[in-house]
Amino acid sequence: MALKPTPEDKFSFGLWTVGWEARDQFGDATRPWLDPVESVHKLAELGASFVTFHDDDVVPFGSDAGTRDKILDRFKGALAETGIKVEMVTTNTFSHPIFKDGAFTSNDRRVRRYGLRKIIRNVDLAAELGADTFVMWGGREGAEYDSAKDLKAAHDRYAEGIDTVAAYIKDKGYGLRIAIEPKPNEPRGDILLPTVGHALGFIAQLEHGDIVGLNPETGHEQMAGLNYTGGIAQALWAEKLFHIDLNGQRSIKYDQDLVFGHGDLFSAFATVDLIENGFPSGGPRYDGPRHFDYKPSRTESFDGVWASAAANMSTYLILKERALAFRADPEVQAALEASGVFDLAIPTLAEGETLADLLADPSAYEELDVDAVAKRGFDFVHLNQLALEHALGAR
Ligand SMILES: [Mn+2]
Repeated sequence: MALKPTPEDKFSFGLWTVGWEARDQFGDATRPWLDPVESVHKLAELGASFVTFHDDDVVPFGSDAGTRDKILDRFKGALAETGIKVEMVTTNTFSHPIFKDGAFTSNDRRVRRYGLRKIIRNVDLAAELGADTFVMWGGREGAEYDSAKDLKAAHDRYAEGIDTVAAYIKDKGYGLRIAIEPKPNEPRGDILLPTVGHALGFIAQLEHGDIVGLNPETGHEQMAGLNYTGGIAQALWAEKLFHIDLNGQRSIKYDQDLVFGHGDLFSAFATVDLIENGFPSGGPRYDGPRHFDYKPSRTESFDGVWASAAANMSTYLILKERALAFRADPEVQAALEASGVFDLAIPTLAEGETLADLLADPSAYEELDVDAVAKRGFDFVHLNQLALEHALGAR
């Protein structure tokens, strides 16, 4: 039962996803170069509304200004013909050998200055194309060896780089926000800002952190054994969920970049439930593009590439339908109630109550029958089984 997307679904794809030539650590490319113009047309046919790209996905690294203009004009033509919009742009500061020790945090200052120039040039392009989000994935910002980096200086340089770009965006009056994409490792042995939590802490230290948020990726959190839905929930709570990268990952191993839902399916259900239904007691919501950052497996021909792109959207829509049914089920609402899920939204101190009042309340402590309270069962398993039955379409 493949579901067909509509523009309201706001589906978005990186051009590097379908365009991946499927070269890996151990094997050569299994597919030829794919023209980004063709990708735009094909993704539009499949029902996507947006594309995103790294500078080098569209304009080959090192192209002269004339070639760059020509390529970009042709690309803009494809956008105009299809109605596809660019919602996010990002910069490739990881492929070329110059970036082998990072861009913002390379030990070589010449590389840091070059990287900053490459990024600023791409910020201008992002603004010109009307993007809302400028993603920064610092895949090479890290090290293999603990002695290789002065980590205090590395964080200083990382902050300097991002603050400089953010200040430039403000100065130019661009309607762009920066979204940092955390990842624990790969390609570096250890990457700086490895998780959503690390990045949130880092953003709080920035001078221009007001326009810096997060672009958490499903597989990146799961590679560290973390709960992706929990990560985006904290980012939402902090009002820093600027963008999302959806894909699939099966446990702690190399970055698989599977189709969304093809990794931890039940976790994907929870992710869609949070995005589409919000927190049980309300609060901040994510309303941005549903952006897929996956890789069509190396085994696939181009037919398989387009089938996998469609699979991301269809899976999302199936899970959305299931998540809406889950929350609409009166039995689920009763189970949420019985499990105390709604009670957690009640402040621990009553309105106007002070800590002194609590300390003076014997019913809260001295007279509380702790054994009786401890006897309560929360029935979370029942609630989870209801979620599973809805996720599987058994209800
Ligand atoms: Mn990503």
